[in-house]
Amino acid sequence: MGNYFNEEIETMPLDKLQALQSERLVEQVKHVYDNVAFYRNKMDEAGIKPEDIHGIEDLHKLPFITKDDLRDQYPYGFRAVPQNECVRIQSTSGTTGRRVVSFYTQDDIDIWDTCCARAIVAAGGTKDDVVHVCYGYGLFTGGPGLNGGSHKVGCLTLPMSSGNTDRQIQFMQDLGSTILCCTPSYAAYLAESIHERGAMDQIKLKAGIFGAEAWTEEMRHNIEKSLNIKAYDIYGLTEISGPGVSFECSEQKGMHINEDHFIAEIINPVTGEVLPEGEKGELVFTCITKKAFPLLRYRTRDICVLSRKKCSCGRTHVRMSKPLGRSDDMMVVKGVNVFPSQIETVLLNDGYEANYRLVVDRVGNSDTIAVDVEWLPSNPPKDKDEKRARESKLFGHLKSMLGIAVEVSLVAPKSIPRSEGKAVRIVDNRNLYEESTLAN
Ligand code: DLL
Repeated sequence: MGNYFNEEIETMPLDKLQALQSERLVEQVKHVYDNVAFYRNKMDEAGIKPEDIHGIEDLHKLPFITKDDLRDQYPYGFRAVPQNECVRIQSTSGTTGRRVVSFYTQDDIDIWDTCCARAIVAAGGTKDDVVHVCYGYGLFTGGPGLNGGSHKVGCLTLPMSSGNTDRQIQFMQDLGSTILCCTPSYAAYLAESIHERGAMDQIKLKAGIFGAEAWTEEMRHNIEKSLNIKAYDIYGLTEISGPGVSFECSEQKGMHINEDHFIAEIINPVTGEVLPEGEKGELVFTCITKKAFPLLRYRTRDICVLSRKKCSCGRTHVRMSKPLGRSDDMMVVKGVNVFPSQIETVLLNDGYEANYRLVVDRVGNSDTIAVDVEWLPSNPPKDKDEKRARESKLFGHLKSMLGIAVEVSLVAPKSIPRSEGKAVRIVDNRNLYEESTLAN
């Protein structure tokens, strides 16, 4: 109990919290209506005026914003304050389309830093900690967000950025890093590299704050064991600010959303209908305090569940599950929905690490799906027969999880390229977009 950054806010009774959200929402809707022509037009088309929004009970009346809207309005369409009030931009990687550029006033940065500070404190951080940030710095929000949070808590902050694993480990040893912030796939790689160097006895880490990509409970367990730390999940997205939209507490059972700044809803991704607490659907956020880039009812495409069950840490803010997949990450293979996280769960349950690569192809009209998985250096197959037997065991487990046949190949350790940021584990060669354009 008791590690809060803003105790009064983080443990606020629900009725007070909702009153605060309502007050902030009413003001925010006016701000957006007055300053974002695109959204004003959308509200006008839907026949909604700012005066119709009296509190959170009216939130459902507002139109959604999608990633396509942001791309269409690139770069300035959603900026809601004059340029000379903005002090920063951050941006998405743009790997799946045009970049999205998000703007921040100094107050917006303060809010974001505060959200990340809450995450660090929830992971046990104090000003005596050495926070080692190897999320990328630059346009990606990971580095700057955790850096700002760490400063707010008063920790000694190592702005390492990503890459150069040797230097990461050297600094970790020399400066006594106690909290590691990076993607879970890079944490697993760092753990592997530390063990290879026999350097574990010089590592003082006690906690890790890992996010920006999907990871499973099995992966958490493996990282905790190999680095001898507690591994906490952190979630966020560039459009809403960056990391720290939600974070795990000591219970490690879902991430508390910073509800004094963001209102969360779960909707049916097909119909847009708002779903009751506990149901699985697409996560939607409304920013109620940010001023430069204040998105209302932004569809994240992350599929989640929300819970208001009491948390023993004392925080009252709603918890979100790990994203169970992205509505656009889900692949349809042989007519079946496949989420990469399902494959990872099977691999880790069978004692492998998350070092795998999934390749989906199309031969004629038929899809093929194949996965390469590295065997552990400590447990290589004795001969071809044993390798085949292990592949066939994995094949059976994957088939019962997914309902389709996945070709499995065990490969040597380190034969799959490692990533320093978000891992790229899926290669879809089917060119579906081109095919469907041609078909029309
Ligand atoms: O990934 C921000 C971030 C940085 C979060 C560092 C946590 C730590 P984007 O690059 O805009 O922002 O990507 C956002 O990444 O919609 C999710 O699909 C995914 N994502 C983020 N955190 C998690 C997580 C950052 N903890 C997209 N678990 C989001 C699973 C996550 N997926």
